[in-house]
Amino acid sequence: MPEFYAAIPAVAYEGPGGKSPLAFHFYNPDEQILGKPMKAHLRFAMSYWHTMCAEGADMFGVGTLEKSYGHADPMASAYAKAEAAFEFMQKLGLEFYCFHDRDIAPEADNLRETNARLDKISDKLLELQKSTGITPLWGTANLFSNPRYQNGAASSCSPEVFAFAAAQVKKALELTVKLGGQGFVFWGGREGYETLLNTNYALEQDNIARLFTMARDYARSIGFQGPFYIEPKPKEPMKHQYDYDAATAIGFLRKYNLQDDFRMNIEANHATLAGHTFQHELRVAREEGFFGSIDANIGDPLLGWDTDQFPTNVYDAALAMLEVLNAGGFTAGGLNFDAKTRRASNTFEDLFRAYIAGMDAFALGLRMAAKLRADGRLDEFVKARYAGYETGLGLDIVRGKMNLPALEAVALEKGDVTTTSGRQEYLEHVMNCVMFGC
Ligand code: XLS
Ligand code: NI
Ligand code: NI
Repeated sequence: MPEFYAAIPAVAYEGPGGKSPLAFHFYNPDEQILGKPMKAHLRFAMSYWHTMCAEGADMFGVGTLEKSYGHADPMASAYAKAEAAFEFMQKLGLEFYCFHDRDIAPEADNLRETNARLDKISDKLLELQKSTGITPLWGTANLFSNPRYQNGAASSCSPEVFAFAAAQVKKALELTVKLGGQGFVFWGGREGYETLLNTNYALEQDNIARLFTMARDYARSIGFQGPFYIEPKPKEPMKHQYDYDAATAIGFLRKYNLQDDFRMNIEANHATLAGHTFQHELRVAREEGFFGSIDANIGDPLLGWDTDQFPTNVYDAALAMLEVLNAGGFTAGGLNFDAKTRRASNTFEDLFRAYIAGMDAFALGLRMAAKLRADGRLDEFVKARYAGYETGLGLDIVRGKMNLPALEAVALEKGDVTTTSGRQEYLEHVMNCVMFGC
């Protein structure tokens, strides 16, 4: 097999003192943290679309990093990409990848031929998986790129388009099972609206649930046991997307009785687009029992779209990993780098450096989250803040023993009441002290 990234060595852990740009300084895969190796906590995955396919094109210019891997023919290029992908993942020590059907093989003139291409390329992927031990974290169907999805996929006004989406999901599920993928994602990139003037909101919602239900039933019938994930995003490409945020998606799943099979795939940049923090979305998913997987990236606070930057913000990563630890860790999920290098970072070396930066940031996040838990001051503060609900009046409220007249009697008797400080600045200082060692 040709070596595609000959100039890049296998990336090793050098520790905080090392200065090599192509080494990990904080991610030490086998180091035990809280009784588990770091790699088992983090379960890093490569996004096939950004890493192997996206060439840096934007609305104003063509790509800056060519990724045909030496082949003009699209299928020959797809085979080369598959080989390159596994070399890339092996050099970084990534054990998982995430893919859309259309990332691994380009669409042909008709569905039958497209599916035949997928059969061939998945044989190749399976071979590469067997020789490396790398497997998919999740698969998904790209129901947004082809012009047929301009009015939506499951939410399209056209039943024929709905049929195409269903056919694509069926094949993507079969591929995910064939390749041993642990989960299956639905990101509704075109499931929303541009204007309500032309939209039957209720039918569109029902139809999305119909496709999810069919997908669940078919997947279970072919032996897929893993979770489905909804990946919430409020907008882009649509003006309004139905899976706006975790709370909205969870409400949808409960309405349509899909809560046993679906979890959340929380993406950091989607959280910010929804006006939430990454921590908020993870907290909602966790507390509601829908914690699943993560698409790790960051946005630019000055820009209102999904910039998919590699995650390098350690503070955010620490808060995210605290949620992951408090959720009991990943089971089928993991951290997928749904991230791309900036257009001007146009070499393969930049791509390696970007993954190293992201993996090191989340390794730091994990280390910091473990320190925050060991320190205990944040947990203790929250526990003490709500201690009133553990005895007396609070316990009576929690146990449903009170009603409005009884509570009015308490308030009348007291005459007035004072409450405690929220101590936000102190807690932010505690975080800094724990993270930076004061
Ligand atoms: C786009 C989404 C997409 C999903 C997979 O914003 O993040 O990449 O992760 O379809
Ligand atoms: Ni994503
Ligand atoms: Ni995204």
